[in-house]
Amino acid sequence: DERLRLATRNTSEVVTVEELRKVFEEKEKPKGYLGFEPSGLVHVGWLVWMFKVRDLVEAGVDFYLLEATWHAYINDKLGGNLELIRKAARYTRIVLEAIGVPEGRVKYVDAEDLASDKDYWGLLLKSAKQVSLARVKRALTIMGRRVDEGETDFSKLIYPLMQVTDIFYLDLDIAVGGTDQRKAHMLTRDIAEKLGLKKPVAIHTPIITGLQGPGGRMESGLEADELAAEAKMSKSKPETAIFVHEDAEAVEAKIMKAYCPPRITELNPVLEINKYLLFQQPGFTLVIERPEKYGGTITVEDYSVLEKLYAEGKIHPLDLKKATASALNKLLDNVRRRISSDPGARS
Ligand code: NAL
Repeated sequence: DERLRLATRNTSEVVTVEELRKVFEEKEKPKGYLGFEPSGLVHVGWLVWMFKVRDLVEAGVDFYLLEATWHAYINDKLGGNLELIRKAARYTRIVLEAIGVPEGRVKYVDAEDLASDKDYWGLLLKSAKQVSLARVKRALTIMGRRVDEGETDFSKLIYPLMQVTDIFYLDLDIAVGGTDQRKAHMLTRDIAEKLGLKKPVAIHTPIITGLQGPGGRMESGLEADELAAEAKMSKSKPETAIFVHEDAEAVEAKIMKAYCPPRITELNPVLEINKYLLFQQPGFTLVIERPEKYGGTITVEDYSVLEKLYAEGKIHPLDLKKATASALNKLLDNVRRRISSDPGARS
């Protein structure tokens, strides 16, 4: 049905579609949830899950967004300054509103409120009893880097169980996140089964590869979710990411420098921006302007057509980049306007 179509479009994985179908059959307003670490920066990779939140709200999901302040603190965002992290959460709300998820349509949950309840810690310890230390360590790759045990402070080991507990605490039907959250969500489902708690359906959205491309990681033997997590756009590596606040010239310059080898469609960030963001907008067409002698201007109405033409070498990387930069700038204009008209947005 229509709700299922909205919920599953532009996802990399749903665990499981059958369970999701049941949730929609049984509930008028199922509970959905996504957590994010506020850092004061939002890059276009985040827009993928933001559009998914918009889809789910439209599908009638009662949606909760967790401002994961403690989690950001654990991951040393903003120098581990909780006060700054709280302020950064406000900025994310403004970006969400600009892309069509206004505050009135979702509920914001404060991680510090959850953690201030003693029941939260009981639930965390009961969850911790069900898993081995080795399994928790594996879930740590969700942060997009493998963890060097000697270098890591101990708080990072608590993080995956906090994420599991957050989900149980709110009694969720649906957990949403990028594919980099897969291990945390699978851990949650396994623990739910052991404790006899509600097992949330996991909806995973695609990750946009960093502008530098996958580097040497393709041959590294990583699983798909691990590869995506390691090669993704990252706020901590600004040269890999396009931020929603950057001006049109900066966005264009970054795209022009991006990894985009001729004919290569896999882990190609420029194609992914088309696939996961631009072509997801209703009625979008990509206009590739070229002089007559290079084949003339073409208008592409469907992503699969673009991918095929690119794989066949019929579109030059430079032409793809120019067209993509111009279309992405159009999409970002609205967000940029909203941010710049809000005095508190970027403070
Ligand atoms: C996502 C994050 C933190 C806490 C969560 C709790 C419940 C569901 C999802 C959550 C942030 C995420 C990240 N781990 O890496 O951005």
